[in-house]
Amino acid sequence: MSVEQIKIPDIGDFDAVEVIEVLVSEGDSVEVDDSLLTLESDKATMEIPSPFKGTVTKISVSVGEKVSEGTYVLDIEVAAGAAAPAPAKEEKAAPAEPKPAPAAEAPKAAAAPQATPAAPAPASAASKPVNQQAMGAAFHASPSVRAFARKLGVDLTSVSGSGPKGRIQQTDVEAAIKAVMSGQAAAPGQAATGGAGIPPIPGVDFSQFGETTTEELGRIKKISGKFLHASWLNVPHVTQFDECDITEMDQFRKDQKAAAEKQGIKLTPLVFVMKAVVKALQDFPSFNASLSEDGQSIIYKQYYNIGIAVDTPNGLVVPVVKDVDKKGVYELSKDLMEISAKARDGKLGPKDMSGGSFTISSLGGIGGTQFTPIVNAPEVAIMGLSKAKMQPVWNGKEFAPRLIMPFSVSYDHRAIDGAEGVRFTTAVGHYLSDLRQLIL
Ligand code: CAO
Repeated sequence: MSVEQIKIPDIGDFDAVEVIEVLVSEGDSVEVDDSLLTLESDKATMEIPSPFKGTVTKISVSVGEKVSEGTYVLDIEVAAGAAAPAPAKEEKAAPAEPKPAPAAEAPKAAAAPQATPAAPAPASAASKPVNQQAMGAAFHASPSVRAFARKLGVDLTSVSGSGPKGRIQQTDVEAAIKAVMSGQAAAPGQAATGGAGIPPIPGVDFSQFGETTTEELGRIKKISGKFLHASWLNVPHVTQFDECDITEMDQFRKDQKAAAEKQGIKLTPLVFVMKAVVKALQDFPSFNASLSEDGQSIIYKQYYNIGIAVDTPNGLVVPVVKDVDKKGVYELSKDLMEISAKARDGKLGPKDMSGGSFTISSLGGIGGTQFTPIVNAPEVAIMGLSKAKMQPVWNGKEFAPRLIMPFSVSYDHRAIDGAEGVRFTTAVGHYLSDLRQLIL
C-alpha cells in the first residue's frame, strides 16, 4: 500500500482555473482514468482523471477553489502491485513532491484532461440540433454531466441548470428525468414536448407594493388555461393579418334581417364568415387538418365542424357547430344562438364541444383592430375576427366608403407554409367580398 498525492497535471495554457465539481468523496474506490474533478475556465471545462486505481483517502480541494498545474488536490491509497503512472509533466514541475512508488508492471500513462467547450461552439444551422436552432440555446455542463445525460438520452438543451451561471448539474438532469417520469414534462422525441427546461416566472409578494386581493380562477379558466398553454408551447404559431371588404355582404345581411327576425333568428356577420371559411377550407385542406401524434403525417378531415369561441361569465368555451358545409345561414344562425345560449348557461355537454376541425374567435361585436388567436390544438388553424369599420377605399377614380373587416389567421407552421397562409386569408376575403362565389 502506498498513498499517492494527486496533483493537477498539465492543463495547457490554463492557470488558476476554478474547480466546479469534486466528483469523488473520501472512501470512494476509483479506477485509472475515472474523473476526479471538473475544472472550468471561461473557455473550456475539463475533467481531471485518476492516474491510479485505489481508494480516495483525503480531499484537499473544494468547489470554487482555483487550481493550476501542480496544485495538490487529493490522496489515493494505491494497493500494492497496482499500476503506477509514468512520470508525468506535473511531476517535473513539482520535483519536491513524492514520486509514485515503483511498480512491477509497466505503468499506464495518465490520461490527459479532456477539454470540452464551456458552451457549444456556434455550429452551422444545418448541423445544430433543431431545438438549439429554434431557441438559440447554449448550455454549460461538465463532461461528466454531458456523459451522464448522453447515457440516459437526455437532451441538455432542454434542461435548465441550477449551478453557478446556469451550469447544468447532475441533479438537474435527474430532475428533468423525474419530471418526464411523473408526466410533468414530455419525453425527448415525443410530439407534444414542453415543460422541462422552461424557466419558471418567479413568485412576487405583490402586497409589498400595495393592497391586493386573491381570487381562485374559475373551473373553465383553469381547464382552458391548460389547453392554451399547451398549444402556446407546442405549436409554432404564425399569425397572418388581412382585411376584406364586406360592404355587399353586410348589405345582404341587413336586407335579410327583418325576414330572419320573423323566424326568431339574429343574422350576424359571423355566419357568413363561417360559410366563406368552409369554402376556403375546401380549397386549402391543410387548414382543416391535424398532425399525427408523432408529427410525421397530416390527417385531412372531410368534415367541416367549426368551433366558435364563446365568451361566458365563467370564461372562454368553444362549442362546435357541426356540418357547416351542409347548412344555410339561417340554420347556422339558429345553431349559433343555441350553442352560445347553452355556453352562457353552463349547459354545454362534451358532445357540443368535440369534433371541431377549425375554430373562429369573433371579437367583432366588441371592437379591436387585430389580434393573434391561439391555435385550438390539435387543430392547425384558427381565425380571429375584428370589428368592421367604414373606410375610404380608392376605387381607381375616387375614395368610396366601404365596410372593411380586419381578420387574422394563426396557424401551425409545421403543417402550413407562409405562402399557403396568405393564400388562405386571400381566399376567405375573396369569398366574403363577393358571396356569389360561394355557390359556384
Ligand atoms: N364587425 C362589426 N360588427 C360585428 C362584427 C364584426 N366583425 N361581428 C359582430 N358584429 C355585430 C353584430 O352584427 C351585432 O350587431 P347588431 O346587434 O347590430 O346586429 C353585434 O356586433 C353583436 O354581435 P354578437 O357578438 O352578439 O354576435 P356574433 O354572432 O358576432 O358572435 C359569439 C357570437 C358567441 C361569438 C359572441 O357573442 C362572443 O361570445 N364573442 C366573443 C368570443 C371571444 O371571447 N373570443 C376570444 C377568444 S380568445 O380569448
